[in-house]
Amino acid sequence: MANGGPFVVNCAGPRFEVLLMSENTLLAALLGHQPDQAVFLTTPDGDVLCYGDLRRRVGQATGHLQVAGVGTGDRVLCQIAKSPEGLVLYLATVAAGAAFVPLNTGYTGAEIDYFLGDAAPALMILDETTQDASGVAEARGVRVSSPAELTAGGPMVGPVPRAGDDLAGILYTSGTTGRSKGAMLTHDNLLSNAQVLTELWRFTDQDVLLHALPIFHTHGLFVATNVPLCAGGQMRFLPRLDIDALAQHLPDCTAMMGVPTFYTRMLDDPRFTREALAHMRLMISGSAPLLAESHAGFEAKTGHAILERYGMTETNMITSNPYDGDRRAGTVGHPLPGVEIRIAEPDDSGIGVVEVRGPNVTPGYWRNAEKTAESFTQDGWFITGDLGQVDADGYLSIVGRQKDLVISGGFNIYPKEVEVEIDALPGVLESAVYGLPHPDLGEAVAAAVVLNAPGATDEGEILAALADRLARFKIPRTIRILPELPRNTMGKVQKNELRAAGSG
Ligand code: MLC
Ligand code: AMP
Repeated sequence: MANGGPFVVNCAGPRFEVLLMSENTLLAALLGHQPDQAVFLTTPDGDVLCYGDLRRRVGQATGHLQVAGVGTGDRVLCQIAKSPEGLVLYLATVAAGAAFVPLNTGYTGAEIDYFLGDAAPALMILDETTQDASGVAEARGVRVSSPAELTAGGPMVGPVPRAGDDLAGILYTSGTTGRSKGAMLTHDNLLSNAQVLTELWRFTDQDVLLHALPIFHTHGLFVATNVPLCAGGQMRFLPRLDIDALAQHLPDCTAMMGVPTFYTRMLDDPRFTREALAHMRLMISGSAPLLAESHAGFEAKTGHAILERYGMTETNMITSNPYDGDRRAGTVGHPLPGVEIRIAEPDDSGIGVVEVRGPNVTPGYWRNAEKTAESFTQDGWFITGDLGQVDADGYLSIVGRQKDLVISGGFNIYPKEVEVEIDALPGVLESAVYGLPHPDLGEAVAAAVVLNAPGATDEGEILAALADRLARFKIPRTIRILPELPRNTMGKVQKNELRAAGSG
């Protein structure tokens, strides 16, 4: 698509259409729009796709996936650069009855090896940018294919019938104990969330969403594609957040979804004026806290009150500020229709851990009954690990996190995962990883390291060793060598002290 000429409108085959409409309700909701009604997906180089084209491509890719050995209930790992083909492969995997497992393109071979072992996929999709992982996949006996092979022309195959509680995807999310867990997401999890958000945010077939997020996370893969697809709208894919491309393409769009870094960068750029954004219907932020001052600054500059919402890989979206009515800075709004939240064991200020229940919530972690059990209360509520407070008008504010987590530019980094890698290095006695405030990314990863002996290793050696083990976004931007870590009387490392010293 990105390299070819414009697509000719071409209705999908009747067999695919019939099955699509009846037995795979997620795909029916996302793709069941008039084949030639409206263009829905465009690429930066101007190629155009309509829903009929997309259905045809999904049907063809479904056939290729089946030939490659993907069957009902299988997993398909996918580590590829962002492109419309990535979206076709997600939808085709769902059509083949399998679970789509997207991976951050920054993951190293060591990280990929873990996902291969855990997910035991029938197929791994790699492109020329991620070819390095093919050796790891082959060593595990996993077949590898490419987007080019899987999205080539060919006969269309209709979607496999699936029930609402069947898996559509597994998204890996790091954990407090270091190892990533695969959050299972069912057809109903995705469909219920997409339908609710489409209505709440008033998406229609007239909308064009500017899509500059990666498509390996909930935000970019599910919210920012399922919602416009559900509405029969359009998306404009940018490969990444490039502020010049944003300025160029926003005039064609009606809505945007981004992490707070998108908005702080736009705030700093003189091109995003009130006039330049006057045509926009909706600007949405999520995945990390949007500072109240960024919200206020953006509104003062552009006239747009950013609509902030709150979610999680395991739960899809949980709350949203209202479409009509007061979008309150520093809050994440109200629970979505059909979704319930409660604050567990609130303190005197009403602050406690946010728990959530609803059709959006994961049934649990892939092949990890222990973590699943730990993440739910006895009475079935999912424990987010976020600290929240609900005001008199029912607006939720996320005021902190109980979980030890750094969110950098919307990417989550669990310190434990980085600490385990640093602690394993020669010359290192122990380490503590924490987040420091960062003007662009919200938080940046920092590490305090205690050596076995003075000079046993240094910052450069540590960084070099981590480069092979961890994706770039997890690698500390600052490392401080300390004689010892600050601990309380219980022996627990005081990360607050490290943060205070680091930012002071
Ligand atoms: C890139 N880098 C990062 C980084 N992104 N480092 C820390 N944190 C990040 N988020 C590193 C790169 O590896 C590179 O390192 C250098 O920074 C510059 O890379 P870049 O590609 O030029 O960065 P940039 O394009 O500026 O990307 C920043 C960003 C991007 C914020 C636009 O990270 C982004 O799109 N984030 C969105 C994440 C997201 O979708 N989260 C949703 C999770 S779902 P070097 O050393 O090679 O130069 C979720 C649930 C919910 O949370 O509620 O939505
Ligand atoms: P992830 O595990 O990548 O899905 O990230 C989910 C986490 O991102 C949540 O548990 C929150 O800590 C954080 N998060 C998402 N949206 C918001 C928001 N609007 N404000 C504050 N934190 C958020």
